[in-house]
Amino acid sequence: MQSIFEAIKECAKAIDTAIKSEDLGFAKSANASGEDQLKLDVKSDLIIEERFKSVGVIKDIISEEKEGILELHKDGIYSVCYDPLDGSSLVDVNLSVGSIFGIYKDGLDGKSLVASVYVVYGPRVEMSIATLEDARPTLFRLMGDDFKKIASIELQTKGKLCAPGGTQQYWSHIHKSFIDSLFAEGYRLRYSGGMVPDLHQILLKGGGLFSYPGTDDKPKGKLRQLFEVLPFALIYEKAGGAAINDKGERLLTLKPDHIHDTTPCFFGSKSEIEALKSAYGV
Ligand code: P6P
Repeated sequence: MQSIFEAIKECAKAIDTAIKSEDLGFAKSANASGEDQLKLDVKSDLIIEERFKSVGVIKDIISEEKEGILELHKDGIYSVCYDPLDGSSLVDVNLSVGSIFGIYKDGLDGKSLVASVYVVYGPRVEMSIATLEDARPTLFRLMGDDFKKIASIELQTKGKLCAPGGTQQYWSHIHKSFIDSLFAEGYRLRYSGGMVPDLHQILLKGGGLFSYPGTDDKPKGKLRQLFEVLPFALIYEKAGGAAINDKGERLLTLKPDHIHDTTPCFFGSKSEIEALKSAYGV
């Protein structure tokens, strides 16, 4: 898998350059989820696709920006599912965005996920990698032309940050009263609308809860299982936290029916996830 990690590092540098120098306009196209694509979305997707073509262990790729599965090497071992530039609409207000990669072997579901990588493009470019073998995720930072290893990532049992996603007027009463209870307890609101920096902040600031529930307008949630939710579920579990859906099931037990399926999702320190399960009665 090291060849995949090295390829992602090169893509991260190229995407960071594109963010800082390319046109931010719309691409006059939509992705498989019906979302308008920015030129940066398409550019980032192409950067990754082109670089992955020279990584022989990658059998096929699935992208948020592509309709179907694209085979790269018939003798490859891994399927790589990725969101090339998550939260890209935040670039034009100069907020942090990210890339997310799930590396799967012999299947496209939670139990087949063997490694996760995410990249945050902010004041600094940082990357975290988790594998099934690693005890903890590892944080890297781009310094000059190289990613330097900075730390292992570990969540505290209970944190103080709350990142509540979704349109609040469409939250269930259970969800609203639970989120209100966290703020009544003194949790700090930390939500930018970018999944990658929002989850990264909770990981690095000791813990808390990121939630994107099912809502009246999006009963199955908004975040995509294969290339957004499951990769972060592995990262959060490896960091000593937990990651569940609205039924209290571990997200890593999910098996999507379609490659663009979404799910309600909750990521956090163990204490907050247990409190959420209690509030949801699951
Ligand atoms: P909302 C960005 O578009 C994204 O896919 C995630 O990065 C983010 O967590 C979520 O959508 C934000 O959605 O409905 O809270 O604005």
